[in-house]
Amino acid sequence: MSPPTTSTSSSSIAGPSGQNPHPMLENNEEKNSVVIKVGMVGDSQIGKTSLMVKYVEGSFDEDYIQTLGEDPLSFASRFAILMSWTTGVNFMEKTISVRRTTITFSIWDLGGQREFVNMLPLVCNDAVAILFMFDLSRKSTLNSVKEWYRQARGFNKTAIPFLIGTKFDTFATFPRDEQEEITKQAKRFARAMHASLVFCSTSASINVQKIFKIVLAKAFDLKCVIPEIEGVGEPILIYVDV
Ligand SMILES: Nc1nc2c(ncn2[C@@H]2O[C@H](COP(=O)(O)OP(=O)(O)OP(=O)(O)O)[C@@H](O)[C@H]2O)c(=O)[nH]1
Ligand SMILES: [Mg+2]
Repeated sequence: MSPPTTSTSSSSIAGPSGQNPHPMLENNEEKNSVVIKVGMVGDSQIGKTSLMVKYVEGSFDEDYIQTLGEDPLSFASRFAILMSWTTGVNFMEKTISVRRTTITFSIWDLGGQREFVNMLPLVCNDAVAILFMFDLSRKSTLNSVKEWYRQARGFNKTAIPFLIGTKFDTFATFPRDEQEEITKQAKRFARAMHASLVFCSTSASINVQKIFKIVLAKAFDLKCVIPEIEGVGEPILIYVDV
């Protein structure tokens, strides 16, 4: 199958620059459809599940567990939450069309509590991209990325790495020097991991769609025209030449 060329719904991705470099992309020539598995790992309470639900369903609910009884969620969200309670693994899918190709993101999110770490292979194996996530408002969660990276790489050495800082809305209220320190450290980590770096906010809808557009562009080696953002205090987006 040739990679998707220009995008319709994902309008910031334009034109191929080569063949699919990732043999783990499942594709089906007859249907012209592709499945891209994306794993999400990182400490507890950093906003992994929120990001996944926001991307797939477009919603953000601060108290989604408490509000279960009020029927605000689809069956898929409820199923994801139940899976999470029992195994620590959430799974959701989102399908988009790029020209005549159907792309299904299969997103696997591992609960950050230590007891779930034995499920890490399920989330990492065959992933085309792994999002290593931390909470921009809790520096310790960035330090933990080292260990998440080491363990995840043990199961999957070829997945495209992303370093994702969450809760940019809270981070943006921090004093400038704190923002600067965390931004510098995140850039250092991203360079060491050869990872794209994205700061996002699920609650304020910042960079959520862009993460998955960049995943798609990198998976297919497509040119991506989303502008990079590098300044302290801004929602960082660094993904070219990483
Ligand atoms: N301010 C702010 N809070 C957020 C954001 N995203 C998530 N949260 C909050 O962070 C808390 C944890 O979110 P979850 O999505 O459950 O975090 P998680 O990483 O899946 O946590 P575990 O499943 O325990 O590993 C919740 O109270 C969310 O409402 C965000 O963008 N900004
Ligand atoms: Mg979760």
